Amino acid sequence: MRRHLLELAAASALTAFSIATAFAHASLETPTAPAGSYKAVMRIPHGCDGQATHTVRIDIPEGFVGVKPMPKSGWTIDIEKGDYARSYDLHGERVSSGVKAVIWSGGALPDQHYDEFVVRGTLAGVEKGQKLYFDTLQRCAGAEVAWTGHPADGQDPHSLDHPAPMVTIAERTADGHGHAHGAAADDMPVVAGDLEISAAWAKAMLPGQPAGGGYLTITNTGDEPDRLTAVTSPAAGAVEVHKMEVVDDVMTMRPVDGGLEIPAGGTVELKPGGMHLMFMQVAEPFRDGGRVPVTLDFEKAGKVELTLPVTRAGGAMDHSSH
Ligand SMILES: [Cu+2]
Repeated sequence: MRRHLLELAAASALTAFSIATAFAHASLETPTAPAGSYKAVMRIPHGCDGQATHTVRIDIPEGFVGVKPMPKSGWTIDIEKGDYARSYDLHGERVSSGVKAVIWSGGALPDQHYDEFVVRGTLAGVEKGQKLYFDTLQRCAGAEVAWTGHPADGQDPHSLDHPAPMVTIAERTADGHGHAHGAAADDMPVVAGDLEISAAWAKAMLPGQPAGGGYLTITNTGDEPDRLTAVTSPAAGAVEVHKMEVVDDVMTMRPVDGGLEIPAGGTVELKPGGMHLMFMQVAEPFRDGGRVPVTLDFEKAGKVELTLPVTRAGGAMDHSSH
């Protein structure tokens, strides 16, 4: 276990470092993503030369389609629509036009504060390694900052004064056709202290379905029990651990009280038909091939972050009644 602990410490130090260095620029919270559903969280770290930002404009790059902005209290949203350079297959339909720019205005983001501006859409017709630039403009009372620098071939984007925020297309790991466990295998198991987490996936949801199920296996290789006390995800308003119970001959599900214990030397499986993660208040139903980031909070092992590939596989559970 000592080796795993060291690896984990090295990995988190690296993460902290890259967040710190990326922070001075406008940037996307998720800088690499596979084709499919993508939530672009634009991070605006400061104002223009000390002034408060009142307008943020994000130009939507070609290949990011079906885009919708997330409303933001205190800000007015305008969208500009137009034709794409080509047409895309979006949930079985051909689309050739859509949102090309989103403008938040009328707000007040002081220079010393940080804020996020969010749009959702689908990365379509993109290839692994491709970079999509989200040209972003910040306007203040008497100045503006244009994050629109695109590096030339071979140029280091860090050498630009105002690089455009960008996402690099990653390989799609979930093939979504009955290989839920295999799909997760590339970054599994996730090791945190004495815990190993594997076979993690989320079930694709139907349109309009408000809650979805997630599954994973947690093995405790230590000689003390641990406890999963909280689960959060940016993709859901709330996440609970549910267990199945028969009440008056009817199978029901209810939250596990007081956290989920992972016994010393034991394995706890969350799987269809049994215990599961319940994602509630899901803004955008999980789509086959997508990815759901989650943070698991353990009493001893601490916070563990992982990504659940979304597939249609498995699952007799029906969550539509939630
Ligand atoms: Cu449930």
